Amino acid sequence: MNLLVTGAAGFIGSTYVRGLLARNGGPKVTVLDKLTYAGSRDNLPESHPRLEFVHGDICDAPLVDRLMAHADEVVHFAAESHVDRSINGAADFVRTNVVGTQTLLDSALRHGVRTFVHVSTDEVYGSIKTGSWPEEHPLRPSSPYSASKASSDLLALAYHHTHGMDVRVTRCSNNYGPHQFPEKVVPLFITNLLDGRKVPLYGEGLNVRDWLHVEDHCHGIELVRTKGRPGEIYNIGGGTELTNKELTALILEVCGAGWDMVEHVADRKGHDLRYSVDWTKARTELGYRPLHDFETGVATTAGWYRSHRAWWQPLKQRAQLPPGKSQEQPLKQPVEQS
Ligand code: NAD
Ligand code: TDX
Repeated sequence: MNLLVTGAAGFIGSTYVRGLLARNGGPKVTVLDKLTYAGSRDNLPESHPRLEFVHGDICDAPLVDRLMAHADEVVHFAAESHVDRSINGAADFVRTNVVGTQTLLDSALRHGVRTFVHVSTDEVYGSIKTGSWPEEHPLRPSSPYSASKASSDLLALAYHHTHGMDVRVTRCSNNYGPHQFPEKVVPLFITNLLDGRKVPLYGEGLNVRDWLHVEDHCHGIELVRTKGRPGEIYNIGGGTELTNKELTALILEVCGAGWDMVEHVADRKGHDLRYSVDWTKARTELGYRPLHDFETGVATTAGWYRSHRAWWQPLKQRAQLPPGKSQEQPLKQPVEQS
């Protein structure tokens, strides 16, 4: 079986592929990744008898077509994934997340690909004050990132509805774990503290996220690919909802730091208050449940960053340079606490 996996030099895709390669008798995997700032070839084995790495863009239709001709199934992770970057500029988000997904879907349709798993996000639903979204809840994305993900999510479902393609969509909550690019809150806070720097907490820190260990997410995706049904959406949750203040307290504790290391910075524009997916369907239909305990998961994640400075330090230095600047500049401006 040949599996085409897009975006697997990134955080979640690389965890998924490393898991497949560790399994005896797993599929042959072709990875297509553009190696943007977020992708790192080091996230995957340098060589493996069941791995082919192709450096390229999902918007490159001739390249996608050549690879799709040999693919039985597709798992599509590739995306621009950081909300703050989408606020600074949405063009790459529309190009990769919308046009790239359409390019893959068209090619998969032409080549009669058996199953196409599209990795979406809980952010497509928008923000919810109380309760949790079931899969049939209407989409109300609010950031340029989530709007581009909602577009690709709906396109994927449209290829099922219109062409009868076996498309399956996953919508998961906030992932954390090793190999996450140090711009997302968990690795950013851990690596700042490891460097003796303060952590920038947005606004009052009262926004709520549901935390999901990346290995649990990858297990959920594999269940959807192998046991899910065509045209279905599956929410994948982590079961640990925390305010950003609660999350910060835990990270401070595992890193041995105090609240003096927290800097209150201006809030994110249009900051969604809370995400919460109802993952009853994945539990009852596929037997999905998250296995990682959050406190232990954060402690082992901090341990991974402590022992992998050579992985994250160059990425972080590069990410903090505004285009065309050679000096490191602070990304967030501190504000007076109200
Ligand atoms: P990431 O930013 O770590 O990795 C994205 C990967 O896609 C990188 O390797 C990058 O090089 C590649 N890529 C970007 N543009 C490309 C293009 N045009 N062509 C080919 N490759 C390209 O992202 P992640 O956190 O691993 O997220 C993976 C997927 O999961 C995304 O679709 C994201 O929207 C979704 N998701 C992420 C989270 C989360 O908490 N991180 C939660 C829900 C859903
Ligand atoms: O410096 C920070 N300070 C801060 O308080 C950063 C980077 C974030 N935050 C807050 C904003 C959010 O409420 O922490 C929370 C989490 O922020 P991110 O790590 O940027 O994640 P989020 O915006 O919730 O989106 C993530 O989950 C859904 C992923 O980046 C998306 O790819 C995924 O779809």
